[in-house]
Amino acid sequence: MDYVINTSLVQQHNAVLRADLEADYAALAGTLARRGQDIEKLTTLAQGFQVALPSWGVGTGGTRFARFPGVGEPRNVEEKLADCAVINQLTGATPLVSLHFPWDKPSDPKALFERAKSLGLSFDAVNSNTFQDQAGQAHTYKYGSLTAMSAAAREQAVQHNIECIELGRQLGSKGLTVWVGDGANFPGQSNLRGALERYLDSMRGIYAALPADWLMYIEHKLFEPAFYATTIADWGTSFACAQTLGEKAKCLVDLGHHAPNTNIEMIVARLAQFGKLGGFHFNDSKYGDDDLDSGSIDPFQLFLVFNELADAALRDGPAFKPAYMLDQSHNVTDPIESLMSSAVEVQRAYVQAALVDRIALAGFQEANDVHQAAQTLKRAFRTDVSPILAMARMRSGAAVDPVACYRTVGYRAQKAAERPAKAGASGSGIV
Ligand code: PSV
Ligand code: MN
Ligand code: MN
Repeated sequence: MDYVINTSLVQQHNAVLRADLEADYAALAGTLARRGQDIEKLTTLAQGFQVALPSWGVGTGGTRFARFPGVGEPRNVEEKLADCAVINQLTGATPLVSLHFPWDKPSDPKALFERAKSLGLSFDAVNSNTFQDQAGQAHTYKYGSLTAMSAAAREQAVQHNIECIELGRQLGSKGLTVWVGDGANFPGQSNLRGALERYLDSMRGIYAALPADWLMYIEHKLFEPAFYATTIADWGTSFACAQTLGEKAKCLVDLGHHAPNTNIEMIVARLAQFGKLGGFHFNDSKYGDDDLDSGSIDPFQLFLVFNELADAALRDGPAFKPAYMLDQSHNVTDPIESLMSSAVEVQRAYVQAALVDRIALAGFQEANDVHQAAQTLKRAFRTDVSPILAMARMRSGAAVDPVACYRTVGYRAQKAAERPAKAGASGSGIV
């Protein structure tokens, strides 16, 4: 395998931190043992955790006002893969990459597949893009894509999705994520029911092209770019569409795609209960689709989402395996550092949720002991599982402190020299 960062540098970094980590780990093992929990089981669990990286997240994002590119940004899909490989090498938690077409369209899919493999990466769900016009495109998406009044624009959008499936198939992907910005900016602009009928009609055409072992993820979003009515605005619409389309259609929950204060963990519980929870785009937000680093604003919400996932996994067994992916935009941080920290935060919530004493919790719920039920969750959430995560990384050959290691090896400075700036390198705008 081609390691992007010299493995001996990672080992040197770990050697320096090893003694402190072992002391912290032993202390936490003692605390957990008094609670009847085995730290080794939790460490194994952490080692098995994976969250996919968004190819578009390794470049600096932007807002609707400006983009301030960083140095050494990846200029093509191969360079994006190299950055993703660094994140995976140092966190040990991100061996999957989610591509976005046409931004990441490879000239030679087989070569890209081989390159990813040599870097220890494989491809998660592929994403279509009908929220932007592309150069040379015959029909505009200005007034919608899968829901457009123009039958030709709808057909073009359907064909693009089918092309994404074909590319994904060659890359070993097993899923297609469909997010459309379609909707209306003004009351009266569009017939609300008619738009959804056209959406379903278009989606049936895409669904029919899905290979047998693929899933289609329907991603809802409350608003933006449509500011009055978005066609797939909420989980209810997403759920109804997934039910209508069939078994292979599932709902994808992007944490940022809800009104502030929405109880997202309850949405997760509902979708899991009815077998339609397909996966996640993790990020954090304060106001809207802010795409901030996972766990940076409301880590308790992230924990509560994983608490529902742990409950669903217990009820449904191994058949329950939603896809985990990050979907973030990094405007003022180094994208590699943000993605590494975010992967660790999502992994942290996963391990904290595994700490919840579910038998005690069920007992408190049964007895209507509200205070102790709430405290049972808080106790797990307050537990600092950092030594477990660091130990999992060290045992997997990743870095005890991924960001510190990344800074020490000077990857960004090296790339700044190798990759002179090129406008629009991230492939992502305000979405
Ligand atoms: C839309 O806001 C979104 O969350 C969808 O997942 C897109 O594919 C992604 O952002 C692109 O930036
Ligand atoms: Mn998303
Ligand atoms: Mn989004």
